[in-house]
Amino acid sequence: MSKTTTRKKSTTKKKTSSPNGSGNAEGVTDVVDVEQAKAEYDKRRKSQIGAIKKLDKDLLREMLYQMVLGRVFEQKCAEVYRIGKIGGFCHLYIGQEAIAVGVQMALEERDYVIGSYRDHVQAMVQGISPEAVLAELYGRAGGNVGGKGGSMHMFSKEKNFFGGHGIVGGQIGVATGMAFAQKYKETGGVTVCYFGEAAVNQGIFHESLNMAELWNLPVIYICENNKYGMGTSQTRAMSISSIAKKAEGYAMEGEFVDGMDVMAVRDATERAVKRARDESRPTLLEIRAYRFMGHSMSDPGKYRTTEEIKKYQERDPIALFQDSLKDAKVFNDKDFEEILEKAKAKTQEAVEFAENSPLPDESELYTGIYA
Ligand SMILES: Cc1ncc(C[n+]2csc(CCOP(=O)(O)OP(=O)(O)O)c2C)c(N)n1
Ligand SMILES: [Mg+2]
Repeated sequence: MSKTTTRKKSTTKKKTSSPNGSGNAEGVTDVVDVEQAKAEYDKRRKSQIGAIKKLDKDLLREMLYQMVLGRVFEQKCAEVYRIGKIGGFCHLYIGQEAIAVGVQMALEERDYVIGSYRDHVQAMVQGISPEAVLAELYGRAGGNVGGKGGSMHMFSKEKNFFGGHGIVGGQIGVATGMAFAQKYKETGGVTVCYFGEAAVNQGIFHESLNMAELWNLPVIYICENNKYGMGTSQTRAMSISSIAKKAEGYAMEGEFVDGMDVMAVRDATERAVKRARDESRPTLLEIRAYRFMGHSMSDPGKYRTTEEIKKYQERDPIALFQDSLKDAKVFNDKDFEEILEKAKAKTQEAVEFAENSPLPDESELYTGIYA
């Protein structure tokens, strides 16, 4: 046990360049306002285009494809939900695609991912097929958990995707245990844990960060700050709005990231992965985004205005990435069209698969039960 319970002094120098004291990348402040986010993005755009030019074209194509597939797939989810094909809860990720793609495309196969109920796109980026995800949403036997989990409980041991959790913040404690196991077994893997900003007010967030830093665990806590917890604005529920700054309370590295910029998300994740893999140290990333749809499919959305939504949609992560790819002369409109068509065809295959997949057998009522 001593190898995990002995406090190891870090040799990493804390970055203190940002105004809020968190370890943000140079020139990135704790952006709240859309206009400020735009201005900061414009400032780093030139160097970003240079970075894009140096990246492998296949990787860039895959990043864009995964983002577009996530969007097209979930637009289809909304459509089939409205005609009663999907029952129960259904939380869409539209607007947040740059996070799953930027984060998970910086990981290796041995790494673990766990998250909340807003999990369809994260599951697909992790390698669970769109067919298996949609069949799960339909409650069919071909779903990735046999149709017994539904929208909120995507899971695949084979793909190292450990859910899909419905209890706000519940996965943060589980992730901390997963990272403990990786360290204990010396697998060299890291755990990525997603949660929303409303989960940060739960005790489990604070208990987990404390233990992860104390025990030097290879975990990356990713707060997807989309500004709302159901219909409650973060400004009405949190006394300190900078979540990245809360890392300081546990002597942990924290960084604020622009969640509409997939390249920035990938860069920040790479820094956190390196810290976790090489130094066995945790990180808290606050990735600011915005959800373009309601909290779930049953949200009447009366707590925010259309103007507000439109303002954030001006920074649509897919459009921003496409603009940069075009300016870097890596892809053109024809490439974008091909990627869109491929995503639409894949989504259609998923619909056909889900429609034709049978309901789970009655005997499945008695499997997978732990008591
Ligand atoms: C412990 C707990 N309390 C309350 C709920 C009800 N609930 C479901 S989602 C949600 C809001 C969570 O918001 P956030 O963490 O910001 O994630 P987002 O939905 O924005 O992705 C709440 C309060 C719950 N599922 N679990
Ligand atoms: Mg939220």
